[in-house]
Amino acid sequence: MDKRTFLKTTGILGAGLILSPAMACSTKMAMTNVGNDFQLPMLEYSYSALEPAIDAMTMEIHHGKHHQAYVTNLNKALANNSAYQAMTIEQICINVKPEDTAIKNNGGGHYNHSKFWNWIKPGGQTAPSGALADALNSAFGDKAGFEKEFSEAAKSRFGSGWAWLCVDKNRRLMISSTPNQDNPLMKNVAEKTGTPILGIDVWEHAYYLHYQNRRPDYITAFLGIINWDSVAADYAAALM
Ligand code: MN3
Repeated sequence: MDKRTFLKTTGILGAGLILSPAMACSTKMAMTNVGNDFQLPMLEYSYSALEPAIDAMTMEIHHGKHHQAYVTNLNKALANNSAYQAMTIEQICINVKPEDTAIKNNGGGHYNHSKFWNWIKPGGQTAPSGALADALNSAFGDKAGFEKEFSEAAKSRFGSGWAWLCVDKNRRLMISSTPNQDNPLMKNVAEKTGTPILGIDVWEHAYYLHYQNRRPDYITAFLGIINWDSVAADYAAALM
């Protein structure tokens, strides 16, 4: 019996006995499939909370329809592919084979969006601090240098995809971009691999209702709502 089936059949009592606090936290964030199928994570803010940077209707459709569809289709794909059934969403991304297209597209879609909602916050951006601020300065000169390179990666991604700030295998910060719902965790797929600590969705569904063809304006607005506390937490976790 694999972990997934075990947890499904033992139910809440069994799950309560074996869930560590860290796993319970992951379950709340719905990043893992512990206990059941993957689920759409709840946002920690309302759909209108990011206005004017991101409008409420874009958020509602992006989270409630697009992200939900990745979750639904990931669960369907997993039902037909036992190789990935016991894995967390991170493990699925790391190990996915390029030919397992439905797992790659929908697993990437679920991971990328689950992270994305936590990398932005209402009320304007926080400031990078501590070890993350030092690493940004070391890699890009200063925060403006980071913003320039990150924006360029987001602007120049042709068609649909993402731009990323990652920790690479040498524990250094690097910027990359991926097409579709690929991400830098995907060692069998991505050109440049690493652990994402910030990413921007540049699919048109992320901005078109408000910005139409003005992707650069959306990128600028995104930079103004970055949750650097969340990025710093992911940076620390990536170095562990
Ligand atoms: Mn999206």
